[in-house]
Amino acid sequence: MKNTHHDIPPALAQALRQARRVVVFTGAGVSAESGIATFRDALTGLWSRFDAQALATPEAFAADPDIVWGWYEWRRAQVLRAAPNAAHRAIADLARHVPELAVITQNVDDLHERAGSPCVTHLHGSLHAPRCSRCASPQAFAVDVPDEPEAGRRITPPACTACGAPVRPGVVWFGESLPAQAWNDALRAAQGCDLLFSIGTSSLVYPAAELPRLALAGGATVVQVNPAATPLDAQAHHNLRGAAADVMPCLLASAGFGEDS
Ligand code: BV8
Ligand code: ZN
Repeated sequence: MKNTHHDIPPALAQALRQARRVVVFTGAGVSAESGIATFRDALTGLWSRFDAQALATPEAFAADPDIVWGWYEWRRAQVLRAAPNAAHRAIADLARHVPELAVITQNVDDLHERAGSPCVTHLHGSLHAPRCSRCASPQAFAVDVPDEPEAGRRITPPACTACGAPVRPGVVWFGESLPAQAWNDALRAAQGCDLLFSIGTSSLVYPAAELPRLALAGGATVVQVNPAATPLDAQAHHNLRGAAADVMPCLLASAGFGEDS
């Protein structure tokens, strides 16, 4: 496993050692090395004729539930076959070394939980919590692990066991409000932390993209981990240019929080 060494600025290693309240804020990039396509390139293969932003909307589901449900079942199959990567494991490890750690994710996969993070705040819901599109009652999947639907296959969503309406994915679509509890918890964590890591997100989607700026306003040190530049670059105190699965283990090691400690 290549483990590109990353030079972690000593000031950052020191800040991590001294931090009391840490926030780890993640996007699709943290799951990239688990083989999960990031959101903006989630439409590989046959999906490429669709725009993710257009598919992840209530309007798309109302217009063509089979194509939307098929897309989410394809993504769920990917997640169920994926394993957490070194970034998820380092983030889970971090909880053992800092007094308070809040893991806040925009992702709808459960890889943080499967890596051992005890408490994860999902701002945009979860692939694993289908609910009725009309009465919102929680529903079960017809099949636990969908056979790998080839990208682009239409799948008719199951009918709600209570009212018969189509079951929808348990995610937050564009134009939909974030779960109030999750958003309030995230606001409180961001405004009260001393150190926030923004990992693997293009920082384009609101209100989630506000969180690093709120942490800055609260006097926190903000660190970005991303192989590419994002709108957050200008405000972040540190921009660690690299893949999360490489950078995060180096980060913990730099603070003396390595695997064996
Ligand atoms: C709301 C769940 C209103 C579904 C998602 C104009 C201006 C400002 C805002 C708006 C606007 N028009 C509309 C809005 C609001 C809109 C919005 O922000 N639009 C954007 C596009 C402009 N927001 C909303 O609609 C939100 N709701 O505002 O409600 C409201 C208010 C009150 C009352 C009623 C209503 C809801 C937004 C949630 C949408 N759902 N996901 C699903 O997953 O299908 S968002 C979707 O994009 C993703 O799930 C993710 O959460 C989000 C951001 O994507 P990223 O996670 O950042 O992934 P991306 O692919 O973009 O980037 C990956 C990054 O990883 C890249 O930077 C890459 O360089 C990096 N990377 C790659 N490999 C690695 C890596 N990093 C590290 N390591 C690697 N190896
Ligand atoms: Zn129902």
